[in-house]
Amino acid sequence: MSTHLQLISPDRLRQRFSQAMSRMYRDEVPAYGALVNLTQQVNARVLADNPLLHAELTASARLEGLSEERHGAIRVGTAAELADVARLFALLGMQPVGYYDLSVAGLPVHSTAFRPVSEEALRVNAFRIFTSLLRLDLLDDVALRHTSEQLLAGREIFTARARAFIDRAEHEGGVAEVEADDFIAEVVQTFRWHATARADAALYSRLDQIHSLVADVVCFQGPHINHLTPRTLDIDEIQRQMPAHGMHPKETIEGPPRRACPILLRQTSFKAIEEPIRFPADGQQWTSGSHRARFGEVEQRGIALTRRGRALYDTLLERTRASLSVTREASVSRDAEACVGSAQDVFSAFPDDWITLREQQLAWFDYRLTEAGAAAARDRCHASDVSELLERGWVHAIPIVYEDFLPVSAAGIFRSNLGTESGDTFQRSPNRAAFEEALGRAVLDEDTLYAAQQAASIAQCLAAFAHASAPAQGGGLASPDALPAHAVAPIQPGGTSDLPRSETH
Ligand code: OOG
Ligand code: NI
Repeated sequence: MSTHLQLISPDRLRQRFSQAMSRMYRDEVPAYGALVNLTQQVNARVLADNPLLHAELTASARLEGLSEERHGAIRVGTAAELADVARLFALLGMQPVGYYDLSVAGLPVHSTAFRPVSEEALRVNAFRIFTSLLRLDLLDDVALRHTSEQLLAGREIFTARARAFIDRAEHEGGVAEVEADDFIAEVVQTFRWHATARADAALYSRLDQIHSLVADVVCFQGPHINHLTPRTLDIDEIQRQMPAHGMHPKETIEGPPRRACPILLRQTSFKAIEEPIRFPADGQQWTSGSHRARFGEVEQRGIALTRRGRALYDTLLERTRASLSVTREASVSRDAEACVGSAQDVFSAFPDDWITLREQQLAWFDYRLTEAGAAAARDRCHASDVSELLERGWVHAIPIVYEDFLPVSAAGIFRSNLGTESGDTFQRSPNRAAFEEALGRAVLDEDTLYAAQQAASIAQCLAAFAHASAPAQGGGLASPDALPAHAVAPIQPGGTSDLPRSETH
């Protein structure tokens, strides 16, 4: 292929990838299609009831794709597989962010989220893949570990054509626009379902007894996508309506309780479906069985928390769990009610207005000039810090959306979909170094990304008020006219927000 063919941007390629994954998964798991439809209905109702939100999403061109998938999840078996998917995801503009140790929740995996990192990339398409690496090192049975390693070593998760596409794209610095559809059609094969296992029924059953997660990773042809997750504007409503639409929801919504100012991430899912599997047996024979792995999930995102905010969240989450284990009732439905009530009580200690969240530095904000601010800057008014700008109404503080995941919530999602009967729990043993070695690079730190976004927004606002008369420093201070247009443009809600527009001046 000649190198002067027009390349597609990684963000557009990711958009096509997420759409192709969505089509494939709806096709493979019809119940997931039902969840997407329900999400669209609920989102449409929320918008009809909130004209202001509707107008804002329209104005910021974010109405389109509102109910699109925001993430999916896969589980890989070896370091080489993790490195391989990382190469593919890099071509799709997705970087590994965060290290999630799921052994704290008794699961034999550790994970990262491959995701777009810049605001612009998130705006084009926010699709992420939560990617878990199996930790066979946590298995006590050495012989079984060895058998599993051998089985995994013999599998190839990319088709030969996908591998050739990826090699060439790396070499040429991207994927040619004219080949993008072909590229996508080929690479999604890696994530499709295989109803025929690579392990025989006996091995499957031994691994399943240890933990169904181990069987799910080791026994199949590849890292099948195990769920996709569209975005909803009202997760409580989805949870409530799932049964009437033929879906069996997990008992509780993961994450913080419902609040006026949403924080972090709330998630729920319908439980994994049981699917028929063929296991190879002696002499070209097959035995039949079944496997549960695939489900559908929805998410609703809130503001990203600073380390201080996150510490408070973790403390309150722990307190909720402690209070529940004291009052635990036998019946599951009583449990669900008790969970919600208890979480709401405990979380009343988390400030629930934007001003306090900002003043106590519990959450991250993106500062933008208001129209009055832009006018003041043009009039060469002076201001030297952000609180002064806020006081004068010259800037807005817009919540930065949390783009990452929560290990306790992730564990809750895993558990609901693996079956409570699922085997052993494993010892807590984080091993970030081993994960990064497998990945071939360090994961990015989420806090650093949010802090940088806030800092850059503040610097940009202050720059608008640093006029030529002020003493020049470093590269010199720009006059407002020299700033990029968006620094003085009217305010738009930031990020990929599910948040109401909120100005905290
Ligand atoms: C991943 C579960 C974690 C989430 O949304 O927290 C996850 C898995 O089941 O493989 O996707
Ligand atoms: Ni998920």
